[in-house]
Amino acid sequence: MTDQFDLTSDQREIQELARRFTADQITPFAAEWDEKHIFPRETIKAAAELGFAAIYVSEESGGINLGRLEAALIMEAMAYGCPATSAFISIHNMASWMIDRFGSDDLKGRYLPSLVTMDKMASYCLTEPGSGSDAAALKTSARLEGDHYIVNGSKQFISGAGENEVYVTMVRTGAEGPKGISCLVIDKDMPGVSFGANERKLGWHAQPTRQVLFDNVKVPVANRVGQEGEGFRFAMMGLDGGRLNIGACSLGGAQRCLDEAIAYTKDRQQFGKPIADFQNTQFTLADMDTELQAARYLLYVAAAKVTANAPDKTRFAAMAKRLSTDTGSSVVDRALQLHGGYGYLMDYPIERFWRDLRVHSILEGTNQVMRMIVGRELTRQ
Ligand code: FAD
Ligand code: 2MC
Repeated sequence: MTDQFDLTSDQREIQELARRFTADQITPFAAEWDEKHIFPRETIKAAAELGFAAIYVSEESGGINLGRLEAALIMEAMAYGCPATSAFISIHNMASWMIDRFGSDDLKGRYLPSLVTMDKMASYCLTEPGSGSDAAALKTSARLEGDHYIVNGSKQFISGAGENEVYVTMVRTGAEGPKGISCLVIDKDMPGVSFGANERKLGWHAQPTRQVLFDNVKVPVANRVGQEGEGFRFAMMGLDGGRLNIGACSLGGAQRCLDEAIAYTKDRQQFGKPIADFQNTQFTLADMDTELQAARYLLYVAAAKVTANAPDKTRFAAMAKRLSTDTGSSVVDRALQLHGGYGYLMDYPIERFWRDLRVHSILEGTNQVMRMIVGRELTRQ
């Protein structure tokens, strides 16, 4: 019976690999990346050597072709050191998977070899200044002219923008609404592509966020992923997996803060004894662990459903993203409280996780949109 709820030996192995990589190459440096706003390109490339840039990309395209649970385990492990870096790698995975899953052989052959090695890195461009939650209202236009599209418009809040070489971009090729949206792969160096200033953010300092601007950019029709009108569905299918990974990043970050809080409260003395001896501390730690475990199991079930293409996968991915990110932030907040004034200082890692996890309730679909997806499904006639 317990086997049903346990990880397989292969899954434990991949988890262990990601944990060792994190302990050696992420955790010791993450505070400095945050403080100095360093984008750790070389470390991210080192993750690609382990296959972590193409976790659910097929083997024919050079990926390691694992499932979504394995991806979640890897993201969770890396977020234990740095949620911002782990999430960056997740977004690259999502964009690469869309090319592999829906692109032509020609497109895959031209892009995937360098995405798998992370010689090139990929962004996912859906959000626009006027369309965030209502993503299907996007306006960036792609007008067909011979064997090219002419692309005009702007994308807002794009992770990795300015640094990354490849932009998997949702554009309007047809009528209003989701059915008029297509997906194009656009290169950084195509004439007419430019970037806004690096946004000044509360967290996620280890990766840049910029606007991407398109001014009469000539994009070959051969760079379209799938058929015209399929872009919105591809974007949403990408996000089913992305949302799991963001949830996993919250779980990994929160687990780190729980571990820090246990160690700290055992060490810190007040009123003549370790603060871990107070019942309030023990009850707080107990709740943090319980809630984190519950969120983790829902996320793992949701991940298995996305791998299996289960009919309720989107609802489960939305529920898991909502619960993991809210629980993660709440656990980190309590870890900060247990550290007292020291939790508020940059000398301890908690405040960085508090800031990094905050955005997980907003991006890849706000937690209100997650409730909307679940609620709609529950009340569908
Ligand atoms: P809005 O849609 O304007 O929402 C504002 C508020 O209204 C929210 O609380 C929302 O939940 C609520 N709301 C909206 N509609 C409803 C409704 N129907 N019912 C109830 N409440 C509602 N996007 C990309 O495409 N690629 C990226 O790489 C990327 N990276 C990001 C990185 C960062 C650091 C940030 C902050 C954002 C990033 N995003 C990216 C954008 C992100 O996905 C959007 O911010 C998010 O989807 C919300 O859109 P919005 O900010 O326009 O908010
Ligand atoms: N898988 C496959 N198809 C899907 C799908 C999914 N997960 N979700 C929707 N679709 C299809 C849907 O079936 C429909 O097709 P059809 O009419 O043939 O049945 C079509 O797409 C339109 O779907 P909806 O009618 O649900 O579209 P609507 O406009 O009402 O709402 C909503 C969709 C709100 C769920 C979507 O706009 C959304 O997810 N908004 C949030 C935006 C978001 O998540 N942004 C994240 C940006 S990326 C980011 O933040 C990063 C950090 C990378």
